[in-house]
Amino acid sequence: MKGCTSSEPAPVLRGTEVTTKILVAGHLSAGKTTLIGSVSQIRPVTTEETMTSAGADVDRTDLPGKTKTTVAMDFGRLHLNDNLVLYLFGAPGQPRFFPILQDLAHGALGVLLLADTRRLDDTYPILELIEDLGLPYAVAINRFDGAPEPTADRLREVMRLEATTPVVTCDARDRSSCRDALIALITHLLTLTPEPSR
Ligand SMILES: Nc1nc2c(ncn2[C@@H]2O[C@H](COP(=O)(O)OP(=O)(O)OP(=O)(O)O)[C@@H](O)[C@H]2O)c(=O)[nH]1
Ligand SMILES: [Mg+2]
Repeated sequence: MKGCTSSEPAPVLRGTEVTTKILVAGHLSAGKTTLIGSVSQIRPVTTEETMTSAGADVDRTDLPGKTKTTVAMDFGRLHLNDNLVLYLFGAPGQPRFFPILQDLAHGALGVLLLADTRRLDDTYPILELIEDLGLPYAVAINRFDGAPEPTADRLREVMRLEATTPVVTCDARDRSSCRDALIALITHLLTLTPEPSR
């Protein structure tokens, strides 16, 4: 995969195998590491560290059962079909790691923005960052037990998304639904990519 900046996305070539970099972003504990682990066809690379009291001043400590967090990135690979291989880069979710998200965004064709409807407020700063980077994205709502289940249209309204921005639901633990979310993103990206000239 050739490197390029986020303002200069890698081209999608039809009819030949291409590899493409996709960023998986979202707030702390949205399920990014879980999603990449679910869909990756290689053993994913993770950089999770135990959350300790040393980070209490900067990290959220009110998430029951949350003991580990990604401190650099996740990485996985998914052969989506005969022609398209996705390199999935998971960004850390905490604001103090936003510069890492910005670095990981270089060369990405698009972003799967994972969110939990109980914590949409935590999603907005990341959404803003992605929009500032000029990257196209799809929103994937990771279903958590007991979380509100607004319609896609309602979410578009609340999150002030473009009418064309895909909004899908998934369960980060379920390979098939995560694959479908990535397909929704890729389908969206293809609508934005001009046909190569002949
Ligand atoms: N119920 C439920 N739990 C989930 C789901 N996805 C993830 N989890 C759990 O939520 C917790 C957080 O998931 P992670 O994948 O570590 O979240 P993350 O976005 O990578 O978190 P950070 O890297 O810390 O930002 C884990 O304990 C997962 O098992 C889901 O779809 N449903
Ligand atoms: Mg993680």
